[in-house]
Amino acid sequence: MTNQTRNVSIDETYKLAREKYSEIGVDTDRAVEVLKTIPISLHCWQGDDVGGFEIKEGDSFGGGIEVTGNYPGKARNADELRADLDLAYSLIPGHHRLNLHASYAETGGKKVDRDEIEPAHFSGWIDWAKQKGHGLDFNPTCFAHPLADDGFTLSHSDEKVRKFWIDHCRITRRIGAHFGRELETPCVTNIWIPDGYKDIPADRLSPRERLRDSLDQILEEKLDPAQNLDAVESKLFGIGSESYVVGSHEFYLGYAITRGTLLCLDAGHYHPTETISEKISSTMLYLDEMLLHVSRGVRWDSDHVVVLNDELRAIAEELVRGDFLSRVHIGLDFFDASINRIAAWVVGTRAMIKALLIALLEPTDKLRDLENQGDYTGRLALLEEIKTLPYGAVWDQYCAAMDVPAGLSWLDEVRKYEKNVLSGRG
Ligand code: RNT
Ligand code: ZN
Repeated sequence: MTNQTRNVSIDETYKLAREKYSEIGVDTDRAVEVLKTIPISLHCWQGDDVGGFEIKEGDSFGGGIEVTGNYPGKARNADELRADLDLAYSLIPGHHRLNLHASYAETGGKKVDRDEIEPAHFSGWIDWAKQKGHGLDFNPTCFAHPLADDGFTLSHSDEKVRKFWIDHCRITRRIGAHFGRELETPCVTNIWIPDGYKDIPADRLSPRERLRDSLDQILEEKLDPAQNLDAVESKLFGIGSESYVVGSHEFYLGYAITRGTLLCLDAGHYHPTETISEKISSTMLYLDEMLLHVSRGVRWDSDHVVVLNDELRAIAEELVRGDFLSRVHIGLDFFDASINRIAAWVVGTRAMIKALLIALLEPTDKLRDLENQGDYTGRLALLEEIKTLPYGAVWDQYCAAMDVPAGLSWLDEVRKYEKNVLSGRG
């Protein structure tokens, strides 16, 4: 089929879908207009298995996160990573952001430790982001470093080690504010630390007191929220911290509420039957803004590529139903090294956007009316009915309008790039 006939059929299918949705009082054009305005922050670390580009001695990885797979062609430097990202963005409808880790500094072949990084080490990223129109988000890297090898950073009992990580996080916030200033969009700087014990601790309190003190020191310097927003991310367990994690959900929920930071909810950081979709409406009652790390745990915090499953749809529904889109920053957090890494970004990000579209196409007022009338039979019946409405036609139309492939042809682009570029990376 030629491009033109393909577009005609997308158009026509869309018109039918629009009619179908209007029968239940949903305006598809409006849904798409809203969708266009929602940025997703793509995580740089899917592109190189959370490796980063620091010059370092030894091979500290650590941090209790685990990347599995050895698919060929991963980015070996920042230029390659940016080129890979360019391809991913070109296959994803809308305007999106990039979430960087401090370990992706470009230090020109010199070893620069984490407490010495400067905005200048990120000028390659800033120039690229400016040119491509991406906002930047940021993270201190409190893992994969000799001073994190024993499993403690901001809650360390050794004051010298703790100070090192405090300094790193302080610098990171300043670099975040620099991104925000340069790109004229606030940078969300998110702190996640791996700290915890493999086995049953005798003192759960002291590390938490130290973590609270470290965070207070880090946040002491007031930064303009138009440039930098601080977020804190909890976790349930990690490899090597199965029995106790200092930065638990309760710890950071209390911290975020009392200090006015954002709370980051990572979809893989709770008990397997607990969902972050269920937490959004409660936490948003007490927080101004929030960060999401949309991920997919399979049996554990495995960070599988996000797909369009029930939880992803539920997350998007909560954001739309609660009118939270302007207060919630959507970031992705997964890493799969067993498949083409660019395809991983594209699949995961397109799934997130599809979930948002489906949520925007929901007849929420109708569902609420039924609920308020106590008609739970009608609510259930309508919820089931809308599951098969033709959102695929609206999605295709959105992709075509944003000038990205509507169907699976995006994969042809990735395969071409794999053959021409990735295969040469050895
Ligand atoms: C780890 C956290 C954290 C990391 C990134 C790389 O469990 O989810 O967000 O995945 O900082
Ligand atoms: Zn995360």
